Amino acid sequence: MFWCLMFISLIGSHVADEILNGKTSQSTDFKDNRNSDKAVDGKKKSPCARTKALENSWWRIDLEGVYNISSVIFYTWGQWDKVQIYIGNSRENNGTNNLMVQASRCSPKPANTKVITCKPNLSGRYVTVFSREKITFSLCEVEIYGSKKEKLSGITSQSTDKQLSDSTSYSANAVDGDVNTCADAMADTEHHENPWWRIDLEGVYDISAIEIQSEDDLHDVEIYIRNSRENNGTKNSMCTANKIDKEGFWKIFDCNPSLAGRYVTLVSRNSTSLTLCEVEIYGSKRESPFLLIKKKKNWEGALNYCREKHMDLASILNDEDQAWAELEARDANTPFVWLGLRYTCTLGFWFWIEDHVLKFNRWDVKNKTEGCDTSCAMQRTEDHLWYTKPDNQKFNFLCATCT
Ligand SMILES: [Ca+2]
Repeated sequence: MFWCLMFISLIGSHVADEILNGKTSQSTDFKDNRNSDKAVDGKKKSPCARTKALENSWWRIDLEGVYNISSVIFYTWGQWDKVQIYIGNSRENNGTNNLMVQASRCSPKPANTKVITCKPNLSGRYVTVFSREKITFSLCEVEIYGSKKEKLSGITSQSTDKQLSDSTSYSANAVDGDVNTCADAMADTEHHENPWWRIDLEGVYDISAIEIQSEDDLHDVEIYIRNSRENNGTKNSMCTANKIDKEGFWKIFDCNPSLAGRYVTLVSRNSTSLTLCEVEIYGSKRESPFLLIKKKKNWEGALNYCREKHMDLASILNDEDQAWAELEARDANTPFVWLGLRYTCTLGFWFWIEDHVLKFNRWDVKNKTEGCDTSCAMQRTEDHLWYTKPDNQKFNFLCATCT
């Protein structure tokens, strides 16, 4: 229990948000010296950024990265009650396809106030101030506070590497930071499958945004996110990409709702090749519920160790648990690792010792037997399938920790 409490206090400590900078633009300039930069020049008084009083007027900042935005302070004047604020990763429709900051998240309530503080609790690359109506409003200064979202890395693969005259279009070209090198995936001719590209993030992440630079228009590309490698990842949940930004070269996808997983797979449905010059994925890592113990113990010894030092032997109840268990098992120094799944020959069924019913499973059917004094162990390598093993064999094991 001591360890659990210490862990909670560690994640409770908060990194201070920084003030964010970026490139500004606006629909029109009221006058030359009322351009969009006046809202980020560090001065909270006139001259201010101001558009002409036209319908659909907007001011926007491109933060040039994806940020969790905790607060935005507007130093302003004008008809602020007619203004909406949008945050997200799309520039489409001048940013108004992004999520709108609810009025209840801003205070004081819009009136003739000069300083308005919003706590949007949204993430994105663009912050847009927008008015549908013909009104006058000025932004003397806009201060945005947030923290940058982590750009994720991982191990890439693709259906078949296309052979070019002078090089090979490896899958890793899509994550090398160079927009001039591209990954070209060809359809797998043997299986006649659609061309695909995949990244293994080597952890389970909540994915907030995917940005793609490609020469293709990507309208037939599907994005799958989750924890399974089956069917090249297409057994996973599909990201309902609600935006493909037509403006500029980067195509920005937001999954709505956002998805979590270890694998991100892009599949082209109607083309024979898929060209990806850069793929940037943003998200935050989930905590592993398991810990590999590199001691060799029989099943009961492993159980006692976990119960004494941590919580219990690991229970795998869904594909996310399986993904974490696979990541831990890779470092084992025995060919199998014990799990908390045991066979009771008195009652004749399998049960998780943390008192869960066995539903999700990854049994190797050829190696599933049922007998007294047997338990379940996961392969260290290959497909990390589950085998029945006699309790007296000695393996490393996975403990459930306090998350
Ligand atoms: Ca590249």
